[in-house]
Amino acid sequence: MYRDIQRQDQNIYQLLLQEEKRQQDSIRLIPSENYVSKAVREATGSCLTNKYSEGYPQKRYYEGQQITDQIETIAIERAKKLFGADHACVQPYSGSVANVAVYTAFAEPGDTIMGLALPFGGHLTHGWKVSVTGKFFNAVQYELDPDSDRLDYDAIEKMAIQHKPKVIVSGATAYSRIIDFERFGAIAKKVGAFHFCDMAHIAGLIAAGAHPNPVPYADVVSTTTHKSLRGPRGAMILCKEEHAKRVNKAVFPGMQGGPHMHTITAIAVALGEASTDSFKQYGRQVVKNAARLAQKLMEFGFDIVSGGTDNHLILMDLRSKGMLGKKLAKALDSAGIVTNYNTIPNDPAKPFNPSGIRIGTPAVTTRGMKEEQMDTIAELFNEVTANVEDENAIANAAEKVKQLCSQFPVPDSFVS
Ligand code: DSN
Repeated sequence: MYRDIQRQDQNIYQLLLQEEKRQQDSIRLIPSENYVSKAVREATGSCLTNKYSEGYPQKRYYEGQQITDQIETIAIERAKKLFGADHACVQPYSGSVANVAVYTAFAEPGDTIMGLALPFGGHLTHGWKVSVTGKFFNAVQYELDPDSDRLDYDAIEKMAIQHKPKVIVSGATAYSRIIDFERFGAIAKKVGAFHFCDMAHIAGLIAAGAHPNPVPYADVVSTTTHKSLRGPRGAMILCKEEHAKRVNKAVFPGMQGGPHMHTITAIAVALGEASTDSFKQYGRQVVKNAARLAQKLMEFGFDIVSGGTDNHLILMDLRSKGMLGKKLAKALDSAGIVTNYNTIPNDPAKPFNPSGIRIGTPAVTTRGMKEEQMDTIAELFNEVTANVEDENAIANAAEKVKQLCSQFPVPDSFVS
């Protein structure tokens, strides 16, 4: 692979090689990242990048759609089947764009929307004030229960009754517990709101049957396609049939022009993969690995927000280690363990240098790592944390990281 780039553009070629190597030689624990298959990468780089297809299958504004219509229809049908949805729109360019499209489909500017506040694990597009979703809508934000660091459904219901939002958002980017989508659906119904679930982080777990599916309980569901779902960078919106037209219209022409057909092709391929038994095994192993990693980290004295995890993600509170997230994340990165620093609930520190670190197990699970390797990762984590200022200790940990990675090669790397 990359032969033509090598001939044509040495700068980019060298950087691609370095990035392939970085991904091979590091333990990638950012919970929203993964490794896609060669088939997904081939589809992403296919001739479909050359095609414009404004509109939807059988209703386009450009000719030459003999193939694109078939590909997009396959992606739609696979998405519907995998998640049990009436309708799927596979055109959103990204999760953020999908989410904004959902609000514009179900609310008017100035209407009240209600989602989990970003410092408590919500996404920017769940109504946080610096996002367009917090500026164009009247966003009210729920938080986690201060004692359990879990969603407090009674408090959410109370807030919904008080504010009567048009849209209630369930879903998160830094929440490690099972989300009760049925309860969210009931709350939305009670106050006459639409229930919008953003399942981006856990879509792969849902496809694998390792987390409850929001589709039966939500009017509309968005997801990115590249996190635990292990597809290309893109997004989809699923909804009940009665909302199909408004969702499609909100995406095109509401938010976007021409869909990225190469991405849609790769989404179709990824959804095919996600319906296999081996994907189900991967999804279940992601959860088992996260549980084991959390347990081992707690044995090393790390504080885990909410005391553990039910999904792919672990949020660590570093205050008991007397350290802020950025410092540890940078030391870990030097050792080849890639994480992201993150706010914790009621974080006393600033968001750019918060008290937490967020980790997850999708990428290491894709490499074939299991519980035994989670123990090793926890040990390495602990080693780096105890020696953040010690370059020799970090170099020593980096060697062990490389050794571990070499035993679990990236399944479909383009470079060996
Ligand atoms: N940036 C993503 C994440 O890392 O969770 C959310 O979109």
